[in-house]
Amino acid sequence: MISRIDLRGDALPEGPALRDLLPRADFDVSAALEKVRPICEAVHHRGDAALIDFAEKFDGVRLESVRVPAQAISDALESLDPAVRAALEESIRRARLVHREQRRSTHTTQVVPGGSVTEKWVPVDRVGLYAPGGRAVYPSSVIMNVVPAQEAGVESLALASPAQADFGGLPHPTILAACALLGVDEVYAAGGATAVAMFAYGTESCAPTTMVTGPGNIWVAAAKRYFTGKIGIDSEAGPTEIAILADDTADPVHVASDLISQAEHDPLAAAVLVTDSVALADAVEKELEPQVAASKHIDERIRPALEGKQSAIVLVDGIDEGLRVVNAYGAEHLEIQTADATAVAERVRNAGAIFIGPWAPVSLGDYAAGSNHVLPTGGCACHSSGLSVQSFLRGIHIVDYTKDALADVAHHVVTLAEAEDLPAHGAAIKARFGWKVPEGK
Ligand code: HSO
Ligand code: ZN
Repeated sequence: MISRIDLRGDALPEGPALRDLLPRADFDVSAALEKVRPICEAVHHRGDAALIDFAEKFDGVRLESVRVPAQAISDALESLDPAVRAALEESIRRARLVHREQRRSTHTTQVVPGGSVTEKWVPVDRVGLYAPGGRAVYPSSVIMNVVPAQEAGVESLALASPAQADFGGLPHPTILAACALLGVDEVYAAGGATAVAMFAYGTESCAPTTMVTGPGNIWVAAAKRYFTGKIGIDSEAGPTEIAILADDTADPVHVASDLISQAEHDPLAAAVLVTDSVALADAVEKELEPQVAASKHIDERIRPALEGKQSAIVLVDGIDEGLRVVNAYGAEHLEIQTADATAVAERVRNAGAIFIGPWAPVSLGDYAAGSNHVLPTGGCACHSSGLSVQSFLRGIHIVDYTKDALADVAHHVVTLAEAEDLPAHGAAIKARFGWKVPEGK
C-alpha cells in the first residue's frame, strides 16, 4: 500500500540532490493559471453578475445575492450541535492564547544622538479569508485564518466560501456558525478562483481587500498567484503533508494512524515515514491495512494518497541521517517519535510545525493545540512560516534625524550616491547645507 525508499548504505547526497530522492506530489500551479485567468477577468468586468453565474455553473445553485444575510449567520449558530460549538469555542480560546502573544510592539533604535529609527507594526486594512467548501468543509480553518488576523488588529475582515446547493445557496452552515462565534459578519457565497477575484477586484457587494488568505484547491492557489503583486497573499497552499521521524521506540499503531489522518484530506496528500528501524517500518506497514480498511474515506482519498508517489517509508542509517532527510524534505507537519524526541526536534531546521513525542499528534494541532494549522506545503517550509499575526502586519520604519545627526553622516551618503552614479541623491543632502557636504565627525 505504501512504497519504500531505501537510503541505507551509501552516504546521503547533499541539499537539492537529497530532496530529489524524496517523494512529493505534482502540484502544477502554473498550468492552472491559464484556466483561472478568464474567470478572474469575468469577475473584474461583470462583478456580482459573474459571481452569480459561476456559482450556478460550478456549485449548481442560482443565488439571489452573493452577500450572506446576517440572519443566516446567526441562524447557523442557533442550529449548531452544542458539542461542535463547545469544541470550536475551545479551539478559538487556545488559538487566541497563542496568537495574542505574537503581537509585536513598536521599537525605537537610537542609532546616533539625534538620529533614530522606529519600527511600528501596522495591520493590513482589509483582509479576505477563503474557506473551502467542496471536498473540504473546515470550520477549523476559519478559526486558523480569522484568529491571527483579529489578533493582529485587522479592522475589516470578510470571508468567502462556496455556495452549497443543499443549503439554499448559502455557504456550509458550520462555516457560517464558526463566523458567528468569531464575530465575522461579512460573509459571501463565492468559491475558488471567483472568491479570490472578488476580493482582489471588489464587486458591487464586496469592497476590494488588500490581502487574501486561506487554504483551497489548485484553482485557489492559481488565483492567488494571478493576483500576486496586486494584493498580499499568505501562501499557495498545496496538498497536506505529514512526515514522521521515528525510531524503534515509536508505537506502530500511532504512526500508522497519524499517517492515515493526513492522507484523509486529499488523494494528493503526502504521508512519509522516515525511520532507521526496519522492524518499525514492517510493523507500520502491517498496521496500515486494518486501519485503512476501518476508515471512512478509503477509496476516494486515503488509499490513493498512501499509494501515490508522494508517500513512502524512507529507510535511513540512524536518526542523524533521518534528520538530514526531514530537513531536506521540509514537511508541512513533522512528528518526532523517537527516544528523546525533544532533543531531536531541536535539530530540525525545516518544518511548518513540529509535533513532539507520542502525545502531540498532528490532529491535535489541526484543531485544538493552539498552534496554527495553515502551514507551508511542498517544501516551502524551507523558506516560509505558517500563518500568524505577523502575516497580517507590516513593519514600517520611521526615520527621524536632526540637522546635526544628518550633518554627521552626510559625507558617507554623498560618497555612496556618487559610487552608484546617482548624484541627485547626494544633491538632496547638499541642498540642505548650502550645497556643500558638511564635514563629518
Ligand atoms: N491538516 C490540515 C488542516 C485541517 N485538518 C483542517 C483538519 N481540518 C492542513 O494543515
Ligand atoms: Zn488535517
